[in-house]
Amino acid sequence: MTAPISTDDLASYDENGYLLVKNLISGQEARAMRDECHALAARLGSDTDPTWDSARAVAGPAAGRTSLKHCHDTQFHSAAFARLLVDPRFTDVAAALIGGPNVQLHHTKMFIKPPESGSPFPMHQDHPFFPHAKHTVTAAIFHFDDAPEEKGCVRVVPGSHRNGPLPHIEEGSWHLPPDVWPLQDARPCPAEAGDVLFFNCLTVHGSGLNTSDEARTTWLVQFRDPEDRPTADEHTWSLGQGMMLRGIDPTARRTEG
Ligand SMILES: O=C(O)CCC(=O)C(=O)O
Repeated sequence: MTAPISTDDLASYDENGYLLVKNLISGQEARAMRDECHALAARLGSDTDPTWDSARAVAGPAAGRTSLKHCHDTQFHSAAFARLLVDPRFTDVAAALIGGPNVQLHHTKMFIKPPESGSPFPMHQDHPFFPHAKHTVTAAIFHFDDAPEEKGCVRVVPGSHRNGPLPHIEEGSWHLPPDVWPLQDARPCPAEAGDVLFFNCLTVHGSGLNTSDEARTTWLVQFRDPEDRPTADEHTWSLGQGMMLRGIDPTARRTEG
C-alpha cells in the first residue's frame, strides 16, 4: 500500500500543526458535495445564525451584518456525507496524522459563509471546546468550493500547537484575545475545491470575513484516537460521536480506564 502522505508532509505537520492536502477529492466530487450542502441549508431553512458574538469584534465595519449558515451532524441528513466520512482517501491521512491505525469520529459541521459578509472566526484553539488528555483531536476542513483569502479562508499560527493549551476567553465562544492574536497576522491557508486542511486541536486558527461575491462552502470533521479520553464533560451531544471511521476501538467503548 502506498503511504497516504509523504514523510516530508508528516514532518511538516509535526512542525507546524497543520497540513493542506491538495485534491483529496476531485473537483467534480467537491462540486457535488457543494450542491449537497446548499440543498441541506435550503431544507433546513434555519434563520438562526451561529456567528460567535466574539466574531463581531474582528469583523470591523461589517460587524452588524455578518452571518453564517451551519449544520451539525450532516451525515444524519444525507448519505453523501456518511460515505465521505469513511472514505480511505480521508481516513488513511487521518490515521497517519494521529499516528495510529484507529480513527474515531467526534463530530461534523457544515459551514456556508455567505458572500459579502460571511462571518469571521476569531483566533482560538479547538481544545477548550472538547478537551482530551492526549490532544489527538484533529480537524479536517473539506473545501467544496475555492476558498481564496477574500472568501475568508482559514488562517493558522504555524507551530502554535507546541505551546500546549492556552488560556481562552469564554464569553462570546472560546477565543484568544484579538489584540494578542490578531487574525490578520496569522498565515492564510487559501484552498481550492477538493483540498482538505488538517490541523490539531492545539493549533491556533481562525478565519476572515468573506468579502467576495461567492459563498465559501466547507465541511469540518473532528476526529480522534479512540484511546484518547475527554477530560471534561464538554460537547458530548453530537450524533454519531464515537463512530469508528477506520480500524477498531481497542477500549471496547469503555468510558473508564
Ligand atoms: O471554518 C472556518 O472558517 C473556521 C471554523 C472554526 O475555526 C471552528 O469551527 O472552530
